[in-house]
Amino acid sequence: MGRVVVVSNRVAVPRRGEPAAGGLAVALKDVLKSSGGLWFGWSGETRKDGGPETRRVRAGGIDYATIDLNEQDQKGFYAGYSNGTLWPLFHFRLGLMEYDRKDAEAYRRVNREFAQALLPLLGPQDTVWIHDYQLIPMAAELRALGAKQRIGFFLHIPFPPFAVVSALPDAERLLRDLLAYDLVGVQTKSDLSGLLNCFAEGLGLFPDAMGGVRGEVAGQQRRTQLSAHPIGIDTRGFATLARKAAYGPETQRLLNSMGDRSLIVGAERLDYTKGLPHRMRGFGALLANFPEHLNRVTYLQVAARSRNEVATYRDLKRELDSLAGRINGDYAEFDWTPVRYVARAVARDTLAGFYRAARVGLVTPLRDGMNLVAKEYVAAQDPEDPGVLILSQFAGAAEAMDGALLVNPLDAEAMAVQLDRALKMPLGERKERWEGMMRGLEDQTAMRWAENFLTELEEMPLPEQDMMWS
Ligand code: ADQ
Repeated sequence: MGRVVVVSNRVAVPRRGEPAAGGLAVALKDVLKSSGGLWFGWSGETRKDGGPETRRVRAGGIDYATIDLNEQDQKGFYAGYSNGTLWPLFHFRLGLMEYDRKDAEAYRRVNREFAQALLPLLGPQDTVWIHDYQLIPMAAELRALGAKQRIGFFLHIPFPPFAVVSALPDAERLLRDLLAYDLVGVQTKSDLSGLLNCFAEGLGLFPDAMGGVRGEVAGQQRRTQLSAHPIGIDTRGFATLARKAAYGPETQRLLNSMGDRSLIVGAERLDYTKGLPHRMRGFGALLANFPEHLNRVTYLQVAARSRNEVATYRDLKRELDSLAGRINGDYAEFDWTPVRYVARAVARDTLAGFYRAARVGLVTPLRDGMNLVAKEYVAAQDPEDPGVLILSQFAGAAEAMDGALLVNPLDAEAMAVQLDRALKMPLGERKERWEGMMRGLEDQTAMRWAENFLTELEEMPLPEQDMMWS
């Protein structure tokens, strides 16, 4: 048996200070630890000139290999094509999508560089698992260099239908790149139908009886399996973290400062897909339409700064600053601040304690591949007195979390109604809803997600075997 080799844009090498706020790092470390695997990706550093050098370290039973990226390419690849083009496109935000052919070329060059640096590190039996939208063409680049290993891809963000994806000038090429994988995994059934629709409408490829498509890559016929693998969290581990954190100094300070008021909590990266301004407006509508909650409820929003090099993200920060200020200006009392807005990352255990202290978890993205905050909030609850999850119907998590109160985040008044309902919900109903969701989370953990994906990938026939069967 070979190793599992995980490839992602950023690699959370342990010595690099704070853990990233993204959900990916958290989900993958356990898997790599148990398989003695390798994690490959960008170091987070740029170089001025010359070719990339691969740096390797071993820590906590995991090998890490990273490369620096050329300064110019990194900008075009990361801030440009990945976060300025693909991120808004895949989140259905065509109005925010920018396109520059130079960035598209940098994206491809970086993917080629990744493939060139990884190839010499691979053994013939290794299974390669590539993650997310920054690295879609990487398998095609590896195949062009002759890689025969099984290669899987998982997209953490939504997969929209072709009517949306076709706005991208390179849509067809990007879809063809996916055919270089043995397995392409997406989060939900709805993403899978987006993907199938893209293959059908964009490339004229239709799934076979097993749900895979066939196409030509590097002069060879290949079959690509397509499936949905909803990501989970370390449910037990997070529940334990929250139980302990509830007695920690931060949660105690928070609770003391609340008096007998109820807490609503929101936590995410400061990203326009997360619907933060809409959420603030929803909370504002609660105070306007249900005055019985005035001075009885506080909304704590913890928003970790993210992608500050992209202008849209800086604009979002300004918009939120002003919205929080306006709601507080309109409704605050000398002894009550309705919105507590903390624009930075907080430690994982502190966040877990805050979730547990909150009567309502308010998770209202405009689009989200899955959304781990929704799952963490549920896992963090006290089984004897659980809080209520309010969840956007546009989060992947909504597909399986039917104990949540679902909302359309664009409708502030509807959000206010659900907030009022959550704040008044009797214990019996809260428990019933929570227990159902918790059972689902215990079943669909991050570990199981990774195992299921890798099992499916490792069952794929290697190209030579596949040729014999076709
Ligand atoms: P993200 O867009 O980063 O992930 P999410 O799934 O919610 O979104 O994960 C965020 C993680 O960061 C959670 O573990 C959360 O606890 C943590 N976090 C949030 N706010 C924080 C703060 N202020 N301080 C510290 N930590 C914070 C992408 C996709 C998602 C998909 C994941 C995993 O966009 O849809 O669920 O990948 O596949």
